[in-house]
Amino acid sequence: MGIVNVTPDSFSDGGRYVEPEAAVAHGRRLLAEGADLLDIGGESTRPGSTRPLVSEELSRVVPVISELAAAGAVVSVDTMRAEVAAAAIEAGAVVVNDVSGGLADPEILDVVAATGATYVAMHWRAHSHHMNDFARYDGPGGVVAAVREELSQRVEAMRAAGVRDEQVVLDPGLGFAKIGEHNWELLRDLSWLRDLGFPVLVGASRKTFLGRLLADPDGEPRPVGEREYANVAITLHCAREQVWCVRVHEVRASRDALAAHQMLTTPPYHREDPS
Ligand code: PMM
Repeated sequence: MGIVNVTPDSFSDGGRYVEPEAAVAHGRRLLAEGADLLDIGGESTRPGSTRPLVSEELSRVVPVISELAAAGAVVSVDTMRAEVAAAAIEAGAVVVNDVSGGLADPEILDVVAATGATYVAMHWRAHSHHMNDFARYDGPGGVVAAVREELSQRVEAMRAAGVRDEQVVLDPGLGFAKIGEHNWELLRDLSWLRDLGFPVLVGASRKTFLGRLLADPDGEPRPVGEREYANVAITLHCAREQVWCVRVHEVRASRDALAAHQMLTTPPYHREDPS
């Protein structure tokens, strides 16, 4: 899944693709690099960010979705709002990627149920301006047990709204109300999430915990644009952990790594004999 942030303030690429033409061109570039899916978002979720008006979010994403869907892309809309999800589906999106898992605007589940769209439900506790206050996981089993339980509750809410299990994808929500060690703990062994029985999506690309991992000797985090090698290691780990989708800013690097990984892990039954 290649990321197209049509926002002035996303933490890694804010402002670069805020004009629809620039966003569409970026989406085309990601498709050419091998993206199976484009995730188009009009609201930044970086820590501390304030929310756009619904009208602003709509005017950012709808034209870009229309054009990329018309060009044949499989389009996901990154939104927490029912109204935006409905308009995006109308414009050609087939996936709703909701970082709040239906908590920010419960009516989004009705839109998903009525349209049959694929629904990515991420683990989330609070809006970005204060999510860091919620990065506490003191119960038995720590962060893994809490995230599993809270995602299970979201699945129950989806079912109650009429969303079918076949529509659902679950995401651990790296960096959302989580500090670095929480992210690593969630990622290390993803069987806790796989075992819930849904496809899994992971978004680690360019996140703060990678910047901290790669900090210089003075403790200065590695800049956002220089975290890609570590992200590719996570993509490969995700492949081994049977993750369905990785959400990335730079498609080519993960694509190349997965091509090599596939050669190393797929038995050569169907290969031509080179002799
Ligand atoms: N992370 C961001 C935005 N949307 N969606 C899903 N499903 N999972 C994520 O981890 C996720 C997301 C924040 O990253 P960005 O600002 O670089 O897009």
